[in-house]
Amino acid sequence: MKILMVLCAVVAACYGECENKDRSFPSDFLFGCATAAVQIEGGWNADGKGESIWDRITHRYPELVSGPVLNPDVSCDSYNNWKRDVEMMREMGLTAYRFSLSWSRILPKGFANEVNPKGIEYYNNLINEMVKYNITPLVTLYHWDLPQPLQDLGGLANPLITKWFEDYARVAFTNFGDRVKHWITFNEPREVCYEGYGFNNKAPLVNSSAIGTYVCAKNLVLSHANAYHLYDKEFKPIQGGECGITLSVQWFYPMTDSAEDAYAAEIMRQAEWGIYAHPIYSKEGGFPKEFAERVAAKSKEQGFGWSRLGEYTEEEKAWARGTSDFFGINHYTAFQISATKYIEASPVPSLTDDEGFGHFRPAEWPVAASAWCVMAPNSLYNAITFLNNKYNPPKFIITENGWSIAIGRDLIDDDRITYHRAAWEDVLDLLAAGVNVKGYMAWSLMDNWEWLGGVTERFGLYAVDFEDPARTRTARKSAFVYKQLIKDRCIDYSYNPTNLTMTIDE
Ligand code: GBH
Repeated sequence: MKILMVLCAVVAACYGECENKDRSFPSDFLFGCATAAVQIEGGWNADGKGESIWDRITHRYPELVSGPVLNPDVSCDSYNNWKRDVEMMREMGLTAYRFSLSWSRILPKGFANEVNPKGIEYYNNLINEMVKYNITPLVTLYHWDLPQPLQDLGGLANPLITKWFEDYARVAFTNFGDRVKHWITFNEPREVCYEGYGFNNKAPLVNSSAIGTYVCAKNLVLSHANAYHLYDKEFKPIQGGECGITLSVQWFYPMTDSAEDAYAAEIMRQAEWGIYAHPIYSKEGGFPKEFAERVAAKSKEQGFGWSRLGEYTEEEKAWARGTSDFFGINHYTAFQISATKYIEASPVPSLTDDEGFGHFRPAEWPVAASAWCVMAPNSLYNAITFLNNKYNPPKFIITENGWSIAIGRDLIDDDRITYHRAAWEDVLDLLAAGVNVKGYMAWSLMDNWEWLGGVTERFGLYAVDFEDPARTRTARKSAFVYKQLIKDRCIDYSYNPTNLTMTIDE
């Protein structure tokens, strides 16, 4: 034992031992990191790329973004640094990596009649490099960067988006599907529809909460369903992969054990992610019942001749039902929900008024650099257990989970390590309970351009120097801790690296 400890002190690649080896991840579990095109690629107009809604809003309204980096023109410059990105994956020993395709890099005007060969080449290079090192690609088709010409026609508020998206999906499946076996149609419908169409903190800044959110919700789900059916019918039989969707699932605890608080928490779940999950994963399909009744009643009171939520026809219900081979879940945080307390005034009509309940976070829950990102006890376990009981999907993939630190912090990110280790404990608890969780993607591989937060909120296991034209990446302590987890497949609390020199273990 003593010899081992001495050896460990001199050999960087030597790790401690997990106290409880029974608590370990299965050998086929996918350990990865996640990123998104806008947030890392840069090259916003390189080699024929078209304009996306994020290029448009940041160039037009730079004042909306927190400084010092006001737009994603360069981001981490992964358009040029993709080899280094794969090298980082190899350093940590990742077995998977989730990234997104830029629709306007592939189809500069959004439509499939004009394909940009340089865009195809970029993703081919990246995918080939990953495959060379046995890193499984998980590819998101849409992580928030709609081509601007499609937005000019209404974007996700135009029902024709279902066709436009299907055409785009076909181009992606055709070009990359021989090597990509895990497709995610949309990242976080709630953020697309509420934050982008119902509010003004994501492109395209439509800010129509009471109507836009819901119009987008159904169009998005039907677009997803079109891409799923296309894959299922024409590509899956040949390529043999799977296609699903990723929802943002924050957890909502009832504040007390009263029936009113239980109802309030359930309404929040339905409003925040049930309107996307229910049509896809439930047996009956369509919008979740209690929330649909609530919006219908309020709409009537408010003088609308129809429910602002809208509804699915029987045909649409059947088309959307069962269209996901896995449940992709992005999870960061939780709230306590109260039927009577902490209720904030909301405009009438609005999504928040339709929800109508109070939310709260106890002071003892630690807060990240992003004010919304709060660490709540066992929230990942609770969220997935609930979804598993309610929808019983074939499998879960955790497609994002992470913690931000402030700009200027150094490489020692112990708070992030604490957060991730707690999440991994939750995953082990889920596995022990027999829940089929297949993978975990940490957000994020590296610091990146955090939407309107610019580069002020740093989620990276690797730090990125945004002042350096080369956008140099440096492993943080958390990258070493992730590497230990992947190597040993169990959590080792005694592992506390001090030498942060990262190398590739062959
Ligand atoms: C993920 O969304 C995104 O998929 C990813 O692109 C992003 O980088 C990552 O989070 C980290 O932020 O109204 O200002 O309080 C996570 C979902 C993000 C939803 C923050 C709520 C609140 C922003 N959440 N958002 S704010």
